[in-house]
This record gives sequence, C-alpha cells and structure tokens, in this order.
Amino acid sequence: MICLFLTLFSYLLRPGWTGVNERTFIAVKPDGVQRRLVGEIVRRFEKKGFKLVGLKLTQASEELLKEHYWDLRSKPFFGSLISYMSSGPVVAMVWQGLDVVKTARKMLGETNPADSLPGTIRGDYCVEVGRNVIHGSDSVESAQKEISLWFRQHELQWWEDSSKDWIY
Ligand code: DAT
Ligand code: MG
Repeated sequence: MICLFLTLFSYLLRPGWTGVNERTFIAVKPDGVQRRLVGEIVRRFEKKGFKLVGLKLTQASEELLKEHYWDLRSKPFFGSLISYMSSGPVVAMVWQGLDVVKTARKMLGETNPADSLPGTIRGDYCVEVGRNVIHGSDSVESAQKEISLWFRQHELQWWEDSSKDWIY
C-alpha cells in the first residue's frame, strides 16, 4: 500500500506534470506560420507569464499527424485536417506554468473561430474552423502524450526563470 502511494506520488511529482511545472503542447499551424502570426502568439504566452521550454519550426509527417489526431480518425474532416496540417511548417512549442493547459485553451478560444470571443487568439485572427491557426492540448494527459510525440527529451530546456518570484 505504501509502495503504491509512493509510486503515485513520484509519478505526480515528475517534472512538467503538476503545479507550476505543468506543461502544455502548443503548435502554430501552417496557416498561422504563413500569416506571420508566430511572433504574436509567442508574445501572448510570454506576456502572460508562462515559460517557454521547447520550440521548433518543423514539417510534420502525415504519420505523426495521424497519431496526434488519432481520436478524430472517424470524423469526416480527418483527411482534410491531415493535409492542412502537413501543408507547410508548424511551430511546435512547449509552455510551462501553473494551470497552463486550461489557461492556454482559454487563450486560444473555441475550436470554431466563430464561437471564439474577441481577445482570444482564434477570436482575433481567424474565421474558419478548418484554418484555426493554433493547436493547444485539451488536458494534462493529452499534453503529456503530445509533448512526447513532438519532442525528444533533449529538445526541452531546463532554465532558471529570473522573473518567477514576480509571477508566483
Ligand atoms: P481543438 O483544436 O479546439 O482541440 P478538436 O480537437 O475538436 O479541436 O479538433 C482538432 C482540429 O480539427 C480543430 O482545431 C480543427 C479541426 N476540426 C474540428 N472540428 C472540425 C469541423 N467540424 N470541420 C472541420 N475541421 C474541424
Ligand atoms: Mg483537440
């Protein structure tokens, strides 16, 4: 019983999993890159107070994207989603901070830009669900899966955040 408890405890305390160490996977989609929205999106996450721990410009393979969107494989738009996402480079990022998964979803807005409030990224920069400029993990569990799918461990940086005492 104690052993089970300790295992669970160390599992929860693994870096990047809870509290201020929570991490999320964010990607500027090919339309966001083409439309020069990378700087604006990074700016919003930086100014909010989250910490950037991984970033790369990458052309995702169809294989990776099919795995990334595996839960949507039976949807009628799955094929067009995969070709849209593989149509050009994406900027893949990992951001860290307290409640970053939930907060990032709020910063993104709703899946359909038409339902997204002004002030959110999708509310401000796009109009169609099939060109909604940004991805963000929808739960801590999917964030963990997505980060390990898109990034190797050595691509994530550990660095001391000099502003942390002003944020927390
Ligand atoms: P989200 O990206 O907000 O997590 P999701 O996981 O339900 O939304 O869907 C993933 C992506 O698939 C979404 O960002 C855009 C696309 N998509 C979702 N619903 C769609 C629809 N009805 N028609 C076309 N594309 C859609
Ligand atoms: Mg989703």
